[in-house]
Amino acid sequence: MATAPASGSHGPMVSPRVLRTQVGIIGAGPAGLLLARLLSRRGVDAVVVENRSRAYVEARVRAGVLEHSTVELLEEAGVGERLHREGLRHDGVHLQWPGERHRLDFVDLCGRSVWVYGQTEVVKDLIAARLAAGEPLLFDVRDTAVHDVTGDRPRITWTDADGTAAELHCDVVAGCDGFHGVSRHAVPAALRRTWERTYPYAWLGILADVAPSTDELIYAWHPDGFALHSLRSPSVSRLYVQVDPDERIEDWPDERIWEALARRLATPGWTLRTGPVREKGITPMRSVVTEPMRHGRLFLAGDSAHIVPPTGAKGLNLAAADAWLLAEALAAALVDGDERLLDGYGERALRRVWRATHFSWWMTSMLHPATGPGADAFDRELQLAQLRYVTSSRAAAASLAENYTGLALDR
Ligand code: FAS
Ligand code: PHB
Repeated sequence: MATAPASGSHGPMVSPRVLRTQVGIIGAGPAGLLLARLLSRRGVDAVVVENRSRAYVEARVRAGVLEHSTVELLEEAGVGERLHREGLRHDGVHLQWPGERHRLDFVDLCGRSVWVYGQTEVVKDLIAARLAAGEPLLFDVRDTAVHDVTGDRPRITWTDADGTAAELHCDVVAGCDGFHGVSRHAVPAALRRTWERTYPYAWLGILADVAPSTDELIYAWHPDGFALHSLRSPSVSRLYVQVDPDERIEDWPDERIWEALARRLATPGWTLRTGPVREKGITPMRSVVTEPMRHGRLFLAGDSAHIVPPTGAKGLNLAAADAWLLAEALAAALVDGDERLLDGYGERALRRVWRATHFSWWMTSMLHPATGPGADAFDRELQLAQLRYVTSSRAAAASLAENYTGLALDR
C-alpha cells in the first residue's frame, strides 16, 4: 500500500508531502482506472492522480460500445456486475444507405457480441471499486509533472486541491492522461514519432431523453453526410451527424439536428422518435499514433498515446486493452522480477493500436461522404460499392464483425 503521506507542517518552509508506491498513474479515465484495478488484483500498489473532479470525470459523455474483450476485462476486474444488469448486449449492427438497411449478425459471423454501456458508467464503477477498497485516488490535482523517468526512481509531482505541494516516489509511472495530458511530453521530442490524419469532417453528438427508435446501432451513409443512431438505455438515445469541422454548436438548434438525423436515417416504414436533448457537442475526427509507448520507467496507455475516429467504437476499448497489457507486464516485473513483458509492452500494444487504427479509418472512409459542391462523385460511388459488398459478402461482413466486436486480447 502507498505509505501514509508524511505529515507536512505548514511552517515557513512548506516541504511537499511525500508518498511512495509501486506504480504512479496519471489520469482517472478508463485507462488509468482499469490499470489501477487490474494491478490491485495482482498485488501491485498504485496511486492515481486526476486533475478533474470526481463529478466531472463521471459525467463526461464519451464512448458507448464495449468490445467482447473489454467486457471480459471488466468482469476480471470485478466490476462487471452492473454492466450485466444494466448494459445491453448487442448481437449486430445495421448499415444503411438511401433505400436500403442491412443487419450484420455478429454472432453468426464471428461468434462475438458488443455491449452498450456508457463510458460514464464504466468510470463510475471503477471509481467506486477503488474507493471501496480504500486505495489512493486523488482528484482535483494541479500542475502534474513527471520527473526522472530514465532513472530508477521516477517521481510525479503535483499541487493538491488545497494548495499543498505533493511528490510521489514510484517504481514506474503510467501516463494515462489522455491526448491533452502531460505524460506523452515526458518522452523527448527527438525520440517521439507521431503519425496523424485529420479528417475533413466532425461528429455532432446528442444525448436525448427519448426511447431509441432502434434495438441495435444504425450506421447510415447519406449524400448529406453520415448519421449514427446509438443508445444508452431503453429511455436514452445517443445520436450523431457528420458536420463540417468548423461548425459551431450554437448554429445547430435541436430542431435542425433532429431534422438532419431524420433525413439521413430515413428508411421506408421506419420513424425516428425525437425528444429533449440533454447534451450536445462537436468532436473532431482524427487518427493519431505516437511511439514509443515506453520511455525508461514511463509507460503510456490509452489516448495519451493514440486517438482513433469514433466510427469504429475503438477508443475506449483500445485504452482497456493497453491497461490489460501493461498490468500483465508490470505484475510480472514488480511481483516476479521478470521484465520481458515490460520490454515488449510498446510493441505488443502498438500492434493492436495499428489494427484498430486501420479499422477505424476504414469505417470512417466508407461511411462519410464528402459534402457540398466539391463533393467527389467517384469517391461516393466507391463508398456505396464498399457498403453493398460488406452487406452481401459473408467474408467481407465477417471481417467487419470480428474487428468491430474486437480481436481477442493476445493473452
Ligand atoms: P481519457 O481522456 O478518458 O482520460 C484521461 C484522464 O486524465 C482524464 O480524466 C483527464 O482529466 C486526466 N488528465 C489529463 N491531464 C491530466 C494531468 N495533467 N494530470 C492529471 N490528470 C490529467 N471513443 C469511443 O469508442 N466511442 C465514442 O463515441 C467516443 N466519443 C468520444 C467523444 C469525445 C468528445 C472524446 C474526447 C473522446 C471520445 N472517444 C470515444 C474516445 C474516448 O472514449 C477515449 O478513447 C477514452 O476516453 C480513452 O480513455 P483514456 O485513455 O483513459 O483517456
Ligand atoms: C456511442 O454510443 O457513443 C457510439 C457508438 C458507436 C460508435 C461511436 C459512438 O461507433
